[in-house]
Amino acid sequence: MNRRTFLALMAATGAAGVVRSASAPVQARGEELRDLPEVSSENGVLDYALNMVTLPVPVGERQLTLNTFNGQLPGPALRVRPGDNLRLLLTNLMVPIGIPTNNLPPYCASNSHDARYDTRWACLNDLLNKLGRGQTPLQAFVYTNIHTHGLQVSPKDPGDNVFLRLEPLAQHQYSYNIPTDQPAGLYWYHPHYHPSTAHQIWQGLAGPIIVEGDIDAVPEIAEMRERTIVINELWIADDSGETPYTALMPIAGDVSFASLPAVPSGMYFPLNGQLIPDITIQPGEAQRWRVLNAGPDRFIWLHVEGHTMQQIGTDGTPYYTPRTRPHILLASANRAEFIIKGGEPGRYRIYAEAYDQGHPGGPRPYLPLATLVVRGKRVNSRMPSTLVEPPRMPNLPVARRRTLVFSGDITGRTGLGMQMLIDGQEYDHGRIDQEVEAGTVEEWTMVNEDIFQHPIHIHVNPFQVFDVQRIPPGDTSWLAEREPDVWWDTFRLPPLGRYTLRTYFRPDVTGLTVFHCHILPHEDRAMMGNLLIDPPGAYTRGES
Ligand SMILES: [Cu+2]
Repeated sequence: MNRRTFLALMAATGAAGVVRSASAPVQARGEELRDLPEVSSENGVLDYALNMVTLPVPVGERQLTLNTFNGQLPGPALRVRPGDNLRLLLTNLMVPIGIPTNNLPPYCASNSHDARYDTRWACLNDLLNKLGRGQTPLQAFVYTNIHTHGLQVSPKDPGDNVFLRLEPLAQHQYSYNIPTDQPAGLYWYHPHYHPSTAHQIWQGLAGPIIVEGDIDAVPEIAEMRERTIVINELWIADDSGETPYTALMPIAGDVSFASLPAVPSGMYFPLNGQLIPDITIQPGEAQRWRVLNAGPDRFIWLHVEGHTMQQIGTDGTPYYTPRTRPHILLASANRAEFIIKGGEPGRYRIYAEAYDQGHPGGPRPYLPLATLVVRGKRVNSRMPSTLVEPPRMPNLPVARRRTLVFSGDITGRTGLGMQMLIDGQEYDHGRIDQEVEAGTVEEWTMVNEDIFQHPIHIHVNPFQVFDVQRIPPGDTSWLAEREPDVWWDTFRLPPLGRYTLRTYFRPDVTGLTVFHCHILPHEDRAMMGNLLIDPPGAYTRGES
Protein backbone atom coordinates (compact mmCIF):
# COMPACT_ATOMS: atom_id res chain seq x y z
CA MET A 1 0.00 0.00 0.00
CA ASN A 2 1.53 3.31 -0.98
CA ARG A 3 1.22 6.51 1.02
CA ARG A 4 -1.56 7.92 -1.10
CA THR A 5 -3.74 4.83 -0.80
CA PHE A 6 -3.07 4.72 2.92
CA LEU A 7 -4.01 8.36 3.43
CA ALA A 8 -7.12 8.02 1.32
CA LEU A 9 -8.22 4.98 3.28
CA MET A 10 -7.47 6.69 6.56
CA ALA A 11 -9.48 9.69 5.45
CA ALA A 12 -12.39 7.59 4.30
CA THR A 13 -12.64 5.48 7.40
CA GLY A 14 -11.29 7.46 10.32
CA ALA A 15 -12.29 11.08 9.94
CA ALA A 16 -14.75 12.90 12.12
CA GLY A 17 -18.05 14.17 10.86
CA VAL A 18 -20.01 13.12 7.83
CA VAL A 19 -17.81 11.04 5.57
CA ARG A 20 -19.34 8.65 3.12
CA SER A 21 -17.29 5.50 2.85
CA ALA A 22 -17.03 5.66 -0.91
CA SER A 23 -17.74 8.13 -3.62
CA ALA A 24 -21.14 8.06 -5.23
CA PRO A 25 -20.92 5.88 -8.34
CA VAL A 26 -20.79 7.92 -11.52
CA GLN A 27 -22.92 6.27 -14.12
CA ALA A 28 -22.24 5.64 -17.77
CA ARG A 29 -23.48 7.89 -20.57
CA GLY A 30 -27.23 7.84 -21.07
CA GLU A 31 -28.10 7.25 -17.42
CA GLU A 32 -30.78 9.48 -15.92
CA LEU A 33 -29.37 12.61 -14.27
CA ARG A 34 -29.17 12.05 -10.54
CA ASP A 35 -30.19 14.58 -7.92
CA LEU A 36 -27.35 15.57 -5.62
CA PRO A 37 -27.49 14.55 -1.97
CA GLU A 38 -28.86 17.51 0.03
CA VAL A 39 -28.72 18.75 3.57
CA SER A 40 -31.18 21.43 4.76
CA SER A 41 -31.24 23.86 7.64
CA GLU A 42 -33.58 23.16 10.54
CA ASN A 43 -34.82 25.81 12.94
CA GLY A 44 -32.56 28.41 11.32
CA VAL A 45 -29.33 26.38 11.51
CA LEU A 46 -27.45 24.13 9.11
CA ASP A 47 -24.52 22.51 10.90
CA TYR A 48 -22.52 20.30 8.59
CA ALA A 49 -19.06 18.76 8.27
CA LEU A 50 -17.17 18.96 4.98
CA ASN A 51 -14.08 16.81 4.59
CA MET A 52 -11.76 17.43 1.69
CA VAL A 53 -10.64 13.90 1.05
CA THR A 54 -8.61 12.18 -1.67
CA LEU A 55 -10.45 9.23 -3.21
CA PRO A 56 -10.72 7.21 -6.39
CA VAL A 57 -13.80 8.44 -8.28
CA PRO A 58 -15.25 6.67 -11.32
CA VAL A 59 -16.10 9.12 -14.12
CA GLY A 60 -17.53 7.48 -17.21
CA GLU A 61 -15.36 4.43 -17.84
CA ARG A 62 -12.34 5.85 -16.04
CA GLN A 63 -11.15 5.76 -12.48
CA LEU A 64 -9.80 9.17 -11.45
CA THR A 65 -7.99 10.18 -8.28
CA LEU A 66 -9.59 13.38 -7.05
CA ASN A 67 -9.84 15.52 -3.99
CA THR A 68 -13.53 15.66 -3.10
CA PHE A 69 -15.96 17.06 -0.56
CA ASN A 70 -17.08 14.07 1.53
CA GLY A 71 -16.22 11.71 -1.29
CA GLN A 72 -18.81 13.30 -3.60
CA LEU A 73 -18.39 14.73 -7.10
CA PRO A 74 -19.62 17.46 -6.93
CA GLY A 75 -20.05 18.24 -3.22
CA PRO A 76 -23.44 17.84 -1.55
CA ALA A 77 -26.07 20.58 -1.92
CA LEU A 78 -26.57 22.83 1.10
CA ARG A 79 -30.11 24.21 1.41
CA VAL A 80 -30.63 27.27 3.61
CA ARG A 81 -32.93 30.27 4.02
CA PRO A 82 -32.29 34.02 4.49
CA GLY A 83 -31.49 34.72 8.14
CA ASP A 84 -30.08 31.23 8.74
CA ASN A 85 -26.81 30.43 10.44
CA LEU A 86 -24.73 28.15 8.22
CA ARG A 87 -22.01 26.29 10.08
CA LEU A 88 -19.41 24.32 8.14
CA LEU A 89 -16.68 22.30 9.85
CA LEU A 90 -13.99 21.97 7.19
CA THR A 91 -11.27 19.33 7.58
CA ASN A 92 -8.34 19.13 5.18
CA LEU A 93 -7.57 15.47 4.43
CA MET A 94 -6.08 16.07 0.98
CA VAL A 95 -2.86 14.56 -0.34
CA PRO A 96 -0.86 16.10 -3.21
CA ILE A 97 -2.23 15.28 -6.64
CA GLY A 98 -0.55 15.62 -10.01
CA ILE A 99 2.95 16.46 -8.74
CA PRO A 100 5.33 14.83 -11.23
CA THR A 101 7.86 13.22 -8.87
CA ASN A 102 9.66 11.41 -11.68
CA ASN A 103 9.94 14.42 -13.95
CA LEU A 104 10.24 17.61 -11.93
CA PRO A 105 9.62 21.04 -13.43
CA PRO A 106 12.84 22.48 -14.83
CA TYR A 107 13.51 25.03 -12.10
CA CYS A 108 17.23 24.52 -12.47
CA ALA A 109 17.54 24.09 -16.20
CA SER A 110 18.63 27.58 -17.23
CA ASN A 111 22.27 28.66 -17.33
CA SER A 112 23.50 25.25 -16.31
CA HIS A 113 26.24 25.50 -18.95
CA ASP A 114 27.49 28.81 -17.59
CA ALA A 115 30.47 28.53 -15.26
CA ARG A 116 29.68 31.90 -13.66
CA TYR A 117 26.60 30.49 -11.97
CA ASP A 118 26.54 27.62 -9.57
CA THR A 119 22.94 26.81 -10.37
CA ARG A 120 22.81 23.91 -7.94
CA TRP A 121 23.15 26.29 -5.01
CA ALA A 122 20.88 28.89 -6.54
CA CYS A 123 18.25 26.22 -7.06
CA LEU A 124 18.62 24.82 -3.58
CA ASN A 125 18.35 28.31 -2.08
CA ASP A 126 15.24 28.97 -4.12
CA LEU A 127 13.71 25.67 -3.01
CA LEU A 128 14.52 26.29 0.67
CA ASN A 129 13.02 29.77 0.44
CA LYS A 130 9.86 28.41 -1.10
CA LEU A 131 9.68 25.62 1.47
CA GLY A 132 9.95 28.14 4.27
CA ARG A 133 7.11 30.19 2.87
CA GLY A 134 5.00 27.13 2.06
CA GLN A 135 5.13 27.92 -1.63
CA THR A 136 6.36 24.73 -3.23
CA PRO A 137 3.64 23.03 -5.26
CA LEU A 138 3.78 20.06 -2.88
CA GLN A 139 2.73 22.37 -0.06
CA ALA A 140 0.50 24.91 -1.80
CA PHE A 141 -1.58 22.30 -3.61
CA VAL A 142 -2.76 20.81 -0.33
CA TYR A 143 -3.35 24.08 1.52
CA THR A 144 -6.93 25.16 1.30
CA ASN A 145 -9.93 27.03 2.66
CA ILE A 146 -13.51 27.59 1.50
CA HIS A 147 -15.45 30.46 -0.07
CA THR A 148 -19.24 30.82 -0.13
CA HIS A 149 -19.53 32.39 -3.57
CA GLY A 150 -22.31 35.00 -3.74
CA LEU A 151 -23.44 34.89 -0.11
CA GLN A 152 -23.51 38.44 1.29
CA VAL A 153 -21.80 37.38 4.52
CA SER A 154 -18.96 38.77 6.60
CA PRO A 155 -15.44 38.11 5.26
CA LYS A 156 -14.15 38.07 8.84
CA ASP A 157 -13.52 34.93 10.88
CA PRO A 158 -15.39 32.70 11.43
CA GLY A 159 -17.10 33.84 8.19
CA ASP A 160 -16.03 33.94 4.56
CA ASN A 161 -12.31 34.50 5.19
CA VAL A 162 -10.42 33.53 2.02
CA PHE A 163 -7.06 34.47 3.54
CA LEU A 164 -7.15 31.45 5.81
CA ARG A 165 -4.60 28.68 5.20
CA LEU A 166 -5.67 25.21 6.27
CA GLU A 167 -2.70 22.85 6.18
CA PRO A 168 -3.14 19.08 5.89
CA LEU A 169 -5.09 17.60 8.84
CA ALA A 170 -6.13 21.09 9.96
CA GLN A 171 -9.74 21.85 10.74
CA HIS A 172 -11.72 25.09 10.77
CA GLN A 173 -15.20 25.89 12.05
CA TYR A 174 -16.91 28.38 9.74
CA SER A 175 -20.08 30.18 10.79
CA TYR A 176 -21.94 32.38 8.31
CA ASN A 177 -24.88 34.56 9.22
CA ILE A 178 -26.88 34.73 6.01
CA PRO A 179 -28.62 38.13 5.86
CA THR A 180 -32.41 38.26 5.88
CA ASP A 181 -32.33 40.05 2.50
CA GLN A 182 -30.09 37.50 0.75
CA PRO A 183 -31.84 36.92 -2.61
CA ALA A 184 -33.26 33.42 -3.05
CA GLY A 185 -31.33 31.42 -5.62
CA LEU A 186 -28.27 29.34 -6.45
CA TYR A 187 -24.87 30.05 -4.90
CA TRP A 188 -21.90 27.74 -4.37
CA TYR A 189 -18.90 26.81 -2.27
CA HIS A 190 -15.39 26.06 -3.44
CA PRO A 191 -11.77 26.28 -2.23
CA HIS A 192 -10.16 29.72 -2.51
CA TYR A 193 -6.54 29.28 -1.42
CA HIS A 194 -4.26 31.46 -3.52
CA PRO A 195 -2.48 30.13 -5.65
CA SER A 196 -4.08 26.65 -5.65
CA THR A 197 -7.66 27.52 -6.52
CA ALA A 198 -7.61 26.34 -10.13
CA HIS A 199 -5.76 23.10 -9.33
CA GLN A 200 -8.30 22.19 -6.67
CA ILE A 201 -11.38 23.13 -8.70
CA TRP A 202 -10.08 21.23 -11.76
CA GLN A 203 -10.54 18.24 -9.45
CA GLY A 204 -14.22 19.06 -9.01
CA LEU A 205 -14.05 20.61 -5.52
CA ALA A 206 -17.30 22.58 -5.67
CA GLY A 207 -20.84 22.26 -4.39
CA PRO A 208 -24.12 24.17 -4.62
CA ILE A 209 -25.71 26.36 -1.95
CA ILE A 210 -29.44 26.87 -2.47
CA VAL A 211 -31.04 29.81 -0.70
CA GLU A 212 -34.79 29.27 -0.53
CA GLY A 213 -37.12 32.24 -0.30
CA ASP A 214 -39.83 34.30 -1.94
CA ILE A 215 -39.46 32.93 -5.46
CA ASP A 216 -40.07 29.39 -4.19
CA ALA A 217 -43.54 30.48 -3.10
CA VAL A 218 -44.63 31.59 -6.58
CA PRO A 219 -47.41 29.01 -7.17
CA GLU A 220 -46.42 27.98 -10.70
CA ILE A 221 -42.77 27.65 -9.60
CA ALA A 222 -43.69 25.68 -6.50
CA GLU A 223 -45.45 23.07 -8.64
CA MET A 224 -42.41 22.37 -10.81
CA ARG A 225 -39.90 19.57 -10.67
CA GLU A 226 -36.69 21.25 -9.57
CA ARG A 227 -33.20 20.24 -10.70
CA THR A 228 -29.87 21.56 -9.48
CA ILE A 229 -27.20 20.90 -12.10
CA VAL A 230 -23.51 21.40 -11.36
CA ILE A 231 -21.23 21.39 -14.41
CA ASN A 232 -17.71 20.51 -13.30
CA GLU A 233 -14.64 20.89 -15.45
CA LEU A 234 -12.09 18.19 -14.67
CA TRP A 235 -8.60 18.39 -16.14
CA ILE A 236 -7.04 14.95 -16.05
CA ALA A 237 -3.72 13.51 -17.24
CA ASP A 238 -4.22 10.46 -19.43
CA ASP A 239 -1.75 8.20 -17.62
CA SER A 240 -2.13 9.07 -13.95
CA GLY A 241 -5.85 9.90 -13.83
CA GLU A 242 -4.93 12.98 -11.79
CA THR A 243 -5.09 16.73 -12.39
CA PRO A 244 -1.69 17.72 -13.81
CA TYR A 245 0.64 20.31 -12.41
CA THR A 246 0.19 23.30 -14.62
CA ALA A 247 2.48 25.83 -16.23
CA LEU A 248 -0.55 27.97 -17.05
CA MET A 249 0.40 28.54 -20.63
CA PRO A 250 -2.85 28.84 -22.59
CA ILE A 251 -3.11 26.52 -25.58
CA ALA A 252 -5.65 25.70 -28.27
CA GLY A 253 -8.18 22.88 -28.43
CA ASP A 254 -10.09 20.91 -25.83
CA VAL A 255 -7.46 21.31 -23.13
CA SER A 256 -7.07 24.92 -22.06
CA PHE A 257 -3.58 25.02 -20.57
CA ALA A 258 -0.24 23.27 -20.92
CA SER A 259 0.95 21.18 -18.00
CA LEU A 260 4.49 21.22 -16.67
CA PRO A 261 6.04 18.93 -17.68
CA ALA A 262 3.72 18.50 -20.65
CA VAL A 263 1.71 15.28 -20.43
CA PRO A 264 -1.19 14.07 -22.57
CA SER A 265 -4.39 15.14 -20.83
CA GLY A 266 -8.09 15.70 -21.39
CA MET A 267 -11.06 17.62 -20.01
CA TYR A 268 -14.25 16.11 -18.62
CA PHE A 269 -17.44 18.09 -18.09
CA PRO A 270 -19.71 15.91 -15.94
CA LEU A 271 -23.18 17.10 -14.87
CA ASN A 272 -23.72 16.12 -11.23
CA GLY A 273 -20.79 13.74 -11.73
CA GLN A 274 -22.26 12.05 -14.83
CA LEU A 275 -21.04 12.22 -18.43
CA ILE A 276 -23.76 13.04 -20.99
CA PRO A 277 -26.70 11.99 -18.78
CA ASP A 278 -30.33 11.88 -19.93
CA ILE A 279 -32.61 14.52 -18.43
CA THR A 280 -36.22 13.42 -18.76
CA ILE A 281 -39.23 15.69 -19.10
CA GLN A 282 -42.83 15.15 -20.26
CA PRO A 283 -44.26 16.97 -23.30
CA GLY A 284 -45.67 20.25 -21.97
CA GLU A 285 -44.10 19.80 -18.54
CA ALA A 286 -42.25 22.80 -17.10
CA GLN A 287 -39.18 22.09 -14.99
CA ARG A 288 -37.13 24.55 -12.98
CA TRP A 289 -33.40 24.15 -13.52
CA ARG A 290 -30.61 25.78 -11.56
CA VAL A 291 -27.34 25.50 -13.46
CA LEU A 292 -23.85 26.30 -12.15
CA ASN A 293 -20.68 26.54 -14.22
CA ALA A 294 -18.21 25.26 -11.61
CA GLY A 295 -15.31 25.05 -14.05
CA PRO A 296 -12.16 27.12 -13.54
CA ASP A 297 -11.87 28.49 -17.06
CA ARG A 298 -14.21 27.24 -19.83
CA PHE A 299 -17.30 29.34 -20.56
CA ILE A 300 -20.42 27.24 -21.11
CA TRP A 301 -22.58 28.68 -23.89
CA LEU A 302 -25.62 26.61 -23.00
CA HIS A 303 -28.06 25.49 -25.71
CA VAL A 304 -30.95 23.05 -25.59
CA GLU A 305 -31.78 21.83 -29.09
CA GLY A 306 -35.37 22.63 -30.13
CA HIS A 307 -36.15 24.47 -26.88
CA THR A 308 -35.93 27.95 -25.42
CA MET A 309 -35.36 28.77 -21.79
CA GLN A 310 -37.39 31.14 -19.63
CA GLN A 311 -34.70 32.63 -17.40
CA ILE A 312 -35.87 33.55 -13.89
CA GLY A 313 -32.58 34.51 -12.25
CA THR A 314 -28.87 35.24 -12.65
CA ASP A 315 -26.10 34.58 -10.11
CA GLY A 316 -28.65 33.87 -7.37
CA THR A 317 -30.84 36.95 -7.83
CA PRO A 318 -34.34 36.37 -9.24
CA TYR A 319 -36.00 38.46 -11.95
CA TYR A 320 -39.36 40.26 -11.79
CA THR A 321 -40.61 38.41 -14.88
CA PRO A 322 -39.27 35.40 -16.83
CA ARG A 323 -37.15 36.34 -19.87
CA THR A 324 -37.01 34.18 -23.00
CA ARG A 325 -33.49 33.03 -23.89
CA PRO A 326 -32.56 30.99 -26.96
CA HIS A 327 -29.25 30.30 -25.17
CA ILE A 328 -27.43 31.38 -22.02
CA LEU A 329 -23.74 32.03 -21.55
CA LEU A 330 -22.25 30.94 -18.24
CA ALA A 331 -18.77 32.30 -17.67
CA SER A 332 -16.79 30.51 -15.00
CA ALA A 333 -18.77 30.82 -11.70
CA ASN A 334 -22.00 32.15 -13.29
CA ARG A 335 -25.35 30.59 -12.44
CA ALA A 336 -28.55 30.65 -14.45
CA GLU A 337 -31.97 29.62 -13.17
CA PHE A 338 -34.61 29.00 -15.79
CA ILE A 339 -37.79 27.17 -16.70
CA ILE A 340 -37.71 24.70 -19.55
CA LYS A 341 -40.87 23.23 -21.05
CA GLY A 342 -40.81 19.85 -22.80
CA GLY A 343 -41.60 20.05 -26.54
CA GLU A 344 -42.51 17.22 -28.90
CA PRO A 345 -41.41 13.73 -27.81
CA GLY A 346 -37.83 12.98 -28.82
CA ARG A 347 -34.18 13.28 -27.84
CA TYR A 348 -32.57 16.71 -27.94
CA ARG A 349 -28.92 17.68 -27.47
CA ILE A 350 -27.95 19.83 -24.50
CA TYR A 351 -24.58 21.32 -25.35
CA ALA A 352 -22.12 24.16 -25.03
CA GLU A 353 -21.70 25.79 -28.43
CA ALA A 354 -18.14 26.48 -29.54
CA TYR A 355 -17.16 29.82 -28.06
CA ASP A 356 -14.29 32.25 -28.51
CA GLN A 357 -13.22 33.52 -25.08
CA GLY A 358 -10.64 35.77 -26.71
CA HIS A 359 -8.07 33.05 -26.30
CA PRO A 360 -5.03 33.18 -28.62
CA GLY A 361 -5.62 29.52 -29.57
CA GLY A 362 -9.11 30.18 -30.96
CA PRO A 363 -12.57 29.15 -29.77
CA ARG A 364 -13.20 26.42 -27.25
CA PRO A 365 -14.81 23.61 -29.24
CA TYR A 366 -18.40 22.35 -29.27
CA LEU A 367 -19.09 20.32 -26.13
CA PRO A 368 -21.95 17.84 -25.64
CA LEU A 369 -23.27 17.98 -22.06
CA ALA A 370 -26.47 15.94 -21.79
CA THR A 371 -29.59 14.79 -23.64
CA LEU A 372 -33.07 16.17 -23.02
CA VAL A 373 -35.45 13.23 -23.34
CA VAL A 374 -39.06 14.32 -23.92
CA ARG A 375 -41.38 11.39 -23.32
CA GLY A 376 -44.49 10.25 -21.47
CA LYS A 377 -47.95 11.70 -21.04
CA ARG A 378 -48.60 15.19 -22.38
CA VAL A 379 -49.31 17.74 -19.66
CA ASN A 380 -49.73 21.50 -19.69
CA SER A 381 -47.78 23.08 -16.84
CA ARG A 382 -48.71 26.61 -15.86
CA MET A 383 -46.05 29.25 -16.49
CA PRO A 384 -45.63 32.22 -14.12
CA SER A 385 -46.10 35.70 -15.58
CA THR A 386 -44.56 37.57 -12.66
CA LEU A 387 -42.05 36.34 -10.10
CA VAL A 388 -40.80 38.47 -7.21
CA GLU A 389 -39.69 42.02 -6.52
CA PRO A 390 -35.92 42.02 -7.20
CA PRO A 391 -33.49 43.96 -5.00
CA ARG A 392 -33.30 47.67 -5.82
CA MET A 393 -30.19 49.81 -6.00
CA PRO A 394 -30.57 52.38 -3.20
CA ASN A 395 -31.29 55.87 -4.47
CA LEU A 396 -28.00 57.33 -3.27
CA PRO A 397 -25.51 59.57 -5.05
CA VAL A 398 -22.44 57.77 -6.37
CA ALA A 399 -19.93 58.22 -3.54
CA ARG A 400 -16.84 57.31 -5.59
CA ARG A 401 -15.86 56.35 -9.10
CA ARG A 402 -12.85 54.17 -9.85
CA THR A 403 -11.17 52.72 -12.92
CA LEU A 404 -9.49 49.33 -12.79
CA VAL A 405 -7.32 48.04 -15.62
CA PHE A 406 -6.91 44.33 -16.36
CA SER A 407 -3.98 43.16 -18.45
CA GLY A 408 -2.01 40.05 -19.22
CA ASP A 409 1.46 39.04 -20.30
CA ILE A 410 2.15 35.68 -21.89
CA THR A 411 5.54 36.62 -23.32
CA GLY A 412 7.43 34.93 -20.47
CA ARG A 413 9.23 38.19 -19.62
CA THR A 414 7.75 38.16 -16.13
CA GLY A 415 8.25 34.48 -15.45
CA LEU A 416 7.38 31.05 -16.68
CA GLY A 417 3.87 30.81 -18.10
CA MET A 418 1.54 33.77 -18.05
CA GLN A 419 1.26 36.73 -15.74
CA MET A 420 -2.06 38.47 -15.16
CA LEU A 421 -2.23 41.95 -13.69
CA ILE A 422 -4.66 44.50 -12.24
CA ASP A 423 -3.53 48.12 -12.59
CA GLY A 424 -0.16 46.82 -13.72
CA GLN A 425 0.45 44.91 -10.50
CA GLU A 426 0.55 41.31 -9.42
CA TYR A 427 -1.53 40.31 -6.44
CA ASP A 428 0.13 41.05 -3.11
CA HIS A 429 -1.70 39.77 -0.10
CA GLY A 430 -0.21 42.48 2.09
CA ARG A 431 -1.46 45.39 -0.04
CA ILE A 432 -4.90 47.00 0.07
CA ASP A 433 -5.87 47.73 -3.52
CA GLN A 434 -9.30 49.29 -3.05
CA GLU A 435 -10.79 50.74 0.13
CA VAL A 436 -14.50 51.47 0.24
CA GLU A 437 -17.12 52.55 2.73
CA ALA A 438 -19.99 50.30 3.70
CA GLY A 439 -23.38 51.89 3.06
CA THR A 440 -22.27 53.74 -0.09
CA VAL A 441 -22.87 53.31 -3.81
CA GLU A 442 -19.85 53.26 -6.14
CA GLU A 443 -19.24 52.96 -9.86
CA TRP A 444 -16.25 51.00 -11.10
CA THR A 445 -15.18 51.15 -14.72
CA MET A 446 -13.44 47.90 -15.61
CA VAL A 447 -11.03 48.21 -18.55
CA ASN A 448 -9.62 45.21 -20.40
CA GLU A 449 -6.25 45.72 -22.07
CA ASP A 450 -6.11 42.03 -22.82
CA ILE A 451 -7.51 39.86 -25.60
CA PHE A 452 -8.97 37.36 -23.09
CA GLN A 453 -12.46 37.79 -21.74
CA HIS A 454 -11.90 38.09 -18.00
CA PRO A 455 -14.98 37.36 -15.84
CA ILE A 456 -14.53 39.62 -12.82
CA HIS A 457 -15.92 38.51 -9.46
CA ILE A 458 -16.29 40.82 -6.45
CA HIS A 459 -16.80 39.08 -3.12
CA VAL A 460 -19.77 39.89 -0.82
CA ASN A 461 -21.73 42.52 -2.82
CA PRO A 462 -23.43 41.88 -6.19
CA PHE A 463 -23.57 44.61 -8.82
CA GLN A 464 -25.40 45.86 -11.91
CA VAL A 465 -23.59 46.49 -15.19
CA PHE A 466 -24.08 49.13 -17.86
CA ASP A 467 -22.18 50.62 -20.80
CA VAL A 468 -20.56 47.38 -21.99
CA GLN A 469 -18.20 48.35 -24.81
CA ARG A 470 -16.56 46.39 -27.65
CA ILE A 471 -18.66 43.26 -27.61
CA PRO A 472 -17.06 41.34 -30.51
CA PRO A 473 -19.08 41.78 -33.75
CA GLY A 474 -21.11 38.67 -34.47
CA ASP A 475 -20.88 37.36 -30.88
CA THR A 476 -24.58 36.77 -30.12
CA SER A 477 -24.01 35.35 -26.62
CA TRP A 478 -24.45 38.71 -24.85
CA LEU A 479 -28.12 38.74 -23.76
CA ALA A 480 -28.65 39.22 -20.01
CA GLU A 481 -25.31 41.03 -20.18
CA ARG A 482 -27.09 43.84 -22.04
CA GLU A 483 -29.83 44.25 -19.38
CA PRO A 484 -28.81 46.88 -16.82
CA ASP A 485 -31.28 45.68 -14.15
CA VAL A 486 -29.74 42.20 -13.85
CA TRP A 487 -27.63 41.59 -10.72
CA TRP A 488 -24.33 39.73 -11.13
CA ASP A 489 -21.50 38.61 -8.90
CA THR A 490 -19.27 37.68 -11.87
CA PHE A 491 -19.31 39.59 -15.18
CA ARG A 492 -17.04 39.08 -18.15
CA LEU A 493 -14.97 41.78 -19.80
CA PRO A 494 -15.05 41.83 -23.63
CA PRO A 495 -11.63 41.50 -25.29
CA LEU A 496 -9.99 44.95 -25.23
CA GLY A 497 -13.37 46.25 -24.00
CA ARG A 498 -14.79 47.74 -20.85
CA TYR A 499 -17.91 48.12 -18.74
CA THR A 500 -19.08 50.10 -15.75
CA LEU A 501 -20.62 48.40 -12.74
CA ARG A 502 -22.64 50.00 -10.00
CA THR A 503 -22.60 48.42 -6.58
CA TYR A 504 -23.95 49.09 -3.12
CA PHE A 505 -21.66 48.06 -0.29
CA ARG A 506 -24.16 46.79 2.21
CA PRO A 507 -23.78 48.64 5.53
CA ASP A 508 -23.76 45.56 7.76
CA VAL A 509 -20.81 43.71 6.20
CA THR A 510 -17.29 45.10 6.63
CA GLY A 511 -13.74 43.76 6.57
CA LEU A 512 -11.07 42.62 4.16
CA THR A 513 -11.99 40.58 1.11
CA VAL A 514 -10.99 40.25 -2.55
CA PHE A 515 -12.01 40.78 -6.16
CA HIS A 516 -10.47 38.79 -8.99
CA CYS A 517 -10.76 37.19 -12.39
CA HIS A 518 -12.78 33.97 -12.13
CA ILE A 519 -10.69 32.26 -14.77
CA LEU A 520 -8.99 30.70 -11.80
CA PRO A 521 -5.57 30.11 -13.41
CA HIS A 522 -5.59 33.88 -13.96
CA GLU A 523 -6.50 34.49 -10.33
CA ASP A 524 -3.76 32.12 -9.22
CA ARG A 525 -1.33 34.02 -11.46
CA ALA A 526 -2.01 37.29 -9.69
CA MET A 527 -5.17 38.77 -11.26
CA MET A 528 -6.65 39.52 -7.85
CA GLY A 529 -6.85 42.52 -5.54
CA ASN A 530 -7.65 43.13 -1.88
CA LEU A 531 -10.81 45.06 -1.06
CA LEU A 532 -11.18 46.65 2.37
CA ILE A 533 -14.75 47.56 3.31
CA ASP A 534 -14.68 50.13 6.11
CA PRO A 535 -17.60 50.56 8.51
CA PRO A 536 -19.94 53.45 7.64
CA GLY A 537 -18.22 56.75 8.48
CA ALA A 538 -14.78 55.16 8.93
CA TYR A 539 -13.53 55.59 5.38
CA THR A 540 -9.97 56.91 5.43
CA ARG A 541 -8.54 56.72 1.93
CA GLY A 542 -9.09 55.58 -1.62
CA GLU A 543 -9.04 56.80 -5.15
CA SER A 544 -11.80 58.94 -6.52
CU1 LIG B 1 -8.93 36.28 -16.45
